[in-house]
Amino acid sequence: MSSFSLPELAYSYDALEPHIDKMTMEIHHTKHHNGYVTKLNAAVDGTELEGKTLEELMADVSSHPTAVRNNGGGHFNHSLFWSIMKGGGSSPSGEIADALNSAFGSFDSFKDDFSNAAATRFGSGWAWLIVSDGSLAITSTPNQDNPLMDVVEKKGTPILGLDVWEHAYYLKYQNRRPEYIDNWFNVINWDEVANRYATAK
Ligand code: MN3
Repeated sequence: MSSFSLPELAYSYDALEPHIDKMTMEIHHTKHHNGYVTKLNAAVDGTELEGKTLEELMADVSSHPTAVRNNGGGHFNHSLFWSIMKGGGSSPSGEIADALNSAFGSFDSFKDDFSNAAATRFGSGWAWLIVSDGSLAITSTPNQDNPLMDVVEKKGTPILGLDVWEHAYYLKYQNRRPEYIDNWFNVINWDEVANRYATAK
């Protein structure tokens, strides 16, 4: 019995067109994410880690095999990523909009700072909006690390994440990561981010 399974998407592979293309979504979900799930199960099943939640594994990931860090992170990060996107996107409103304005001055200023974190992450990794000690902050991590892990500089609860591995954008955008980042803002599901914020703050 495998501990973890690949989550279904709440939308079709072409739902995020034209900003994120169907083929990228299909390969990203069925090959990349599925690969992290398969390798994570291989790393934990039959060991003392079997039955632990992802959050539990992340909290003391430095004491686990590297395969748990890479593939547990990969599974957590992609599960979050799919959930915070939807076709047509949305705009932040209510409490999360107020919190963004309060932390960053304005939504445009938040977008600039987040985009800069995503664009300047060297090589493969992620940009994050986190709740840390009750406040919003922007961070980025290499590879499949995330702010729940005990190995990162700044810990927190991620409520929005952007995958800047080349596999997330290369088919459509090639080397133009900033263009991918800019277009991704059109498919953010701010209702889901608001829900995560309400739970984490
Ligand atoms: Mn990815």
